[in-house]
Amino acid sequence: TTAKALFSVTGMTCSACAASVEKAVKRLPGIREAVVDVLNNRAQVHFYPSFVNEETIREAIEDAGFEATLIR
Ligand code: 9UX
Repeated sequence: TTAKALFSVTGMTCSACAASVEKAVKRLPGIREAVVDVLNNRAQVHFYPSFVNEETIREAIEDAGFEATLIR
């Protein structure tokens, strides 16, 4: 079963930023899909909760150099 998490991501100013956020998230185990919307500062992630959780995903985005907040 998959879960979804929506994050607000600030600091993304171009599509290359969005690509690096996407890449950082997809590098984690248990990620099914990651879609980053640079215009709206959002990242939507579909993941397998037995392998990864919202906080780990959030930290991966932060480690890539962006501020991330879980919206839902
Ligand atoms: Mo988005 Mo950057 O450009 O050096 S990847 S601002």
